[in-house]
Amino acid sequence: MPSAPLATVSTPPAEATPPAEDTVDWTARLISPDDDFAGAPLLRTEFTLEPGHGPVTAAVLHATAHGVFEAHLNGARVGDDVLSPGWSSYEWRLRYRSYDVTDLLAVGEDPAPIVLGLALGNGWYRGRLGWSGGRDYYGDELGALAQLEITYADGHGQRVVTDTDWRAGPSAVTANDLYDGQDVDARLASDDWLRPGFAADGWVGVHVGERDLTTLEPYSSPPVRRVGERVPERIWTSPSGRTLVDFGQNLVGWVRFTVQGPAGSVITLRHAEVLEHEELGTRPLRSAKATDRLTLSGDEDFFEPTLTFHGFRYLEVDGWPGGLTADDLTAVVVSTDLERIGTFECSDELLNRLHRNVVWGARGNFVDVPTDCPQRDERLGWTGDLAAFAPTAVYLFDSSDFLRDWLRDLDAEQRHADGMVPFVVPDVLKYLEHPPEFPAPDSTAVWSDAAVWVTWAVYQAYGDVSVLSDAYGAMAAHVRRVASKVSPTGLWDTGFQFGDWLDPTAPPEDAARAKADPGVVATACLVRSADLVAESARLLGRDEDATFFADLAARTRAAFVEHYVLDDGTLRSDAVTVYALAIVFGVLDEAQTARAGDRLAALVAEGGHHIQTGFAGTPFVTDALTLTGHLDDAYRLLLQTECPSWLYPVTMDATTIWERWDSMLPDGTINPGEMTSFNHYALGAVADWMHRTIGGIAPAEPGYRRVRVAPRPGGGIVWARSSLQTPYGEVAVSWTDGPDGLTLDIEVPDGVTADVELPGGPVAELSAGAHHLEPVPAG
Ligand code: RAM
Repeated sequence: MPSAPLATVSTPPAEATPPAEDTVDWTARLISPDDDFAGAPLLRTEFTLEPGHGPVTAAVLHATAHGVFEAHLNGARVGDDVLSPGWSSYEWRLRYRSYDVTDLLAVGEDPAPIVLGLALGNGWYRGRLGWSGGRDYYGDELGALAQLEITYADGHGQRVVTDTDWRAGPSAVTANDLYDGQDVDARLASDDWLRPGFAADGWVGVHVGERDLTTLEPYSSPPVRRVGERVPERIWTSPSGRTLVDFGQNLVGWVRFTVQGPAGSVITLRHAEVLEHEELGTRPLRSAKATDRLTLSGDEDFFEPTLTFHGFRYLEVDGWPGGLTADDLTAVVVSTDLERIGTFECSDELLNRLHRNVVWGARGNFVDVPTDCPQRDERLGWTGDLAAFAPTAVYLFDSSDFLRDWLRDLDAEQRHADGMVPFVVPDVLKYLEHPPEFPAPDSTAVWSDAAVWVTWAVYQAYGDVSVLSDAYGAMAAHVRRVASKVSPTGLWDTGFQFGDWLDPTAPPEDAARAKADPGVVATACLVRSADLVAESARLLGRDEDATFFADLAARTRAAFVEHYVLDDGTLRSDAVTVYALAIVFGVLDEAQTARAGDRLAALVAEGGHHIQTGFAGTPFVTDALTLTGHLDDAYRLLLQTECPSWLYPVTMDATTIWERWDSMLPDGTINPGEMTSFNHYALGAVADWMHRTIGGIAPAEPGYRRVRVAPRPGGGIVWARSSLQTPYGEVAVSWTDGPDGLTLDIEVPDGVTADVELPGGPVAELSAGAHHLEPVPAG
């Protein structure tokens, strides 16, 4: 394809990702209660099984909501998911859950009525979203849509659907919001609504709400579930006299308990990630109240606030009847229920803690949407954070379905925004009043590159080329749009950029003020994205596109070299991040790369092996050092414990990855910036390097059909163990480094070939089986 001048490349609309196939024949209608009932209405109907057809042999409940729902059938809770149907780009995609409820209808040919009930909450649909205090962005009415399909022994089918015959009434929940928390008045609690013949006093009718049924899609990702529990490690009284609880781990979920106390008295739970001045440190939550309340009934009350979630390690408890003990409370960990597939461990305990913090960061921020943070008035699907973290996520968890689902939202948003990948997906920011100090949304490097980089990470990890074909429209449209934005020089030095966001020298109030020139960062990112789209086009047999994007990459490289490589071989802005990106993204030729590597190593050493990168550079700096022969500097950077560094938070008792290198300052006070989360996964992206370089497991081919086993010991680490459940079976690598060199054990699953590369040693090709290599002289 002839190459068009860069500045005039047009942006054809992205091709649509095919929606997940909806096989339900919907006759149900979305129904909304005639009264809002404090944002937590109950909806119910009664039906009887049709006699004369034998027992029920199959029953499936399909359900979704505007808001979040919990379904009940025949007196039992349906499913163990919470916060369904999660958050998607509701304007174009509303996902429904399908439950096998056959067991719940195993009642014989019983003519007694059966209750189908749905409890609703505000969730993402109608609750607060974003930092401006706004809510109701998708609609101001809650609603539910359910269709129960029953099949009998003789093949007869019966259908129970949400329609205008349903009734709606109040629950014991008197307030609920994801950011602010949940209030329950136990005096109002009763299960009677789930029983047939319920009087339904004070209940009202329902009306049909608005929902285009062609926007329904089945859930393809695992749902959010309770995935763990923690008990209090410590309960004490703060200097101001408050009762505080430490769960020992910054986690995401809620606190559950059973209690008995005077009727009408109120227990208040406030949540926070950190303590400051020995009290609950709530300032980082900004306007999120993160407060749950239970008004006691006088009898034994059970409390579990499933219509909210909090990011917290500490809890302040007010109003507990009698003395609070560790046996009284359980913290419930809530997350998209992803299977853990990758492990890592080594002889350095601080690194192991760092790695555990990364895992907790993924757990806590994968609550249906991959978010920046789980605690403050934000919790948004920031694209750049995932662009940085996706290679780590796909190793730790089987995140294919989860990320592909999110990519569908990205695709939908982008198609309605002229090819622009927004800052966040789902893009709720488009509804917020545009603050003058906030940039007008447009394509931005790293953030918008998520269309390409996240897709590529999923493809590399799982090897399924359909992720490329599904996301190709979004990938290509993004890069075409950027190509239309570059300046006549061919550099992407136009428009707003987050750049090397949160560079450690950026002042607390200006996270974008980085040492790295934003144009250099963005142009390097364009090279990478154009290369990856060219490669994807090639794999998909789209030859013209492959040529177009390869040409674009070549032109952008040339422009980068012409304008950003200075005569003395340094790069414009001479910052760690620009070298890291230019090296890892293959922007420079061999000689330039070697010089850039030396300059990078010199800068890293000059910086005392303290970290000097933000969101853009951090995922790549250790690779850039490794690739250019400066492994020792990569280890010294990784093992630094002084601020700023990866391990500084570990020395400050962090149990998750922080948003800022110094979210907590060395004196124990919270960073004064108004954006200071203690659970942000982006800077944890170094775990990807740890898996490949310390652990020694990397894909040599997408999906690990060939696995590259190339541990590069250093930093005084004397052993490491890692394993990965690949699509073909488990790969396991462990090594010990002794005086004679490396002893290596490798397990290779059937159908997989391992390319073993050792420092200074020969490259071996191993087939399936358990292999013991000893000792290979260390380089
Ligand atoms: C912050 C978010 C996120 C980052 C953006 C640019 O508000 O927390 O981490 O991607 O800024």
